[in-house]
Amino acid sequence: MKQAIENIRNLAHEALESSQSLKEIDEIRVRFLGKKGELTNILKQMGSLSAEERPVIGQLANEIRAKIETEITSRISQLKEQELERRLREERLDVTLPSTRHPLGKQHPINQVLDEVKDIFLGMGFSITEGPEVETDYYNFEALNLPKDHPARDTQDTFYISDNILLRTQTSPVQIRVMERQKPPVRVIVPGRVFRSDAVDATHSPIFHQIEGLVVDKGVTMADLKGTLEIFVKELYGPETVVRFRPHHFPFTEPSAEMDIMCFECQGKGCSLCKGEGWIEILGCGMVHPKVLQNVGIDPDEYSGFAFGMGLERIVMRRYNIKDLRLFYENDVRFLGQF
Ligand code: 2NL
Repeated sequence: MKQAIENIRNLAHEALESSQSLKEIDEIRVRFLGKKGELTNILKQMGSLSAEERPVIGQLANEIRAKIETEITSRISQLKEQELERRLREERLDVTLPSTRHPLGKQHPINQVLDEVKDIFLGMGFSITEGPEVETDYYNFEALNLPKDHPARDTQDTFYISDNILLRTQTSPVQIRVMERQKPPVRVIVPGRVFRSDAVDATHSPIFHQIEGLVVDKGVTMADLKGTLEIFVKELYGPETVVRFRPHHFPFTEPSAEMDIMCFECQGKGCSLCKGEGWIEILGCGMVHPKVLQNVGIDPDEYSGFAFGMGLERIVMRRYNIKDLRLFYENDVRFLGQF
């Protein structure tokens, strides 16, 4: 019996030596140490032994069991180590190889400037609102003091969808909607796409972007308008920026003005950027026309307001001296990558 136990140990040893997988090792464990395994079978025959032999054989069997178990454990870790080494060898990466480059995209210059403008007005307590691009005649024209026969309503410029439905020509209809649903104080800017039936050339596009602003409260004056817009351009173009206001006319404001900044290229002397003017036009503005306030149910004797509007493309073009508007819409990365 002693011989049989020693035999099992040798067989188990050889089997483990030549085993190549965890599955194989498990089979070996079951074959030798399992409930119906060879060692267990031998121990079942212990009853036939003498009282002196029994503890000796019992101890030997336990030792052999422990040895086989140890050998199983070490063979498992050996196999695992071999497997790890194989993977390290076969899956080796050369981390010094230069990688494929994935150049980062950039925000469109129109959106970069839009974000700057938004930040400046948010800092002055304005909120930002957007609204529909398809509008009714009433919101785009009538409510803004542009009656049906007004020359500024020239059908040549407006995309009509039907008699009464059109693509907005400015973002002002959104401010009308804001005033209809919110009583003063109102302090909003409204960025968005606007549409004019223009032929495409270096300075015209049928789709472009505007930002308009509106403030309505008790006691709002032209001084508030000038102060707010002067702070705005000084934040956008730098603290040394010089501004001037020229009288102008818009149907929805009275009085109306256009704001220029002194040319940052030539300091007012006149150059190619400002076309010899010395000044660059930035935006249109004015005190909200009393009729417009009346149209949204705000009493012009109690409240007053100012409004302004600017074209985003033109601001970006002046800032970077871009000569052709079409570049903004062609999405040529050689152009877009420069900003
Ligand atoms: C320009 C001039 C302007 C407004 C827009 C406005 C809106 C309401 C009431 C009164 Cl609801 N005015 N907007 C006022 C003055 C000028 O835009 O040259 N835009 C590109």
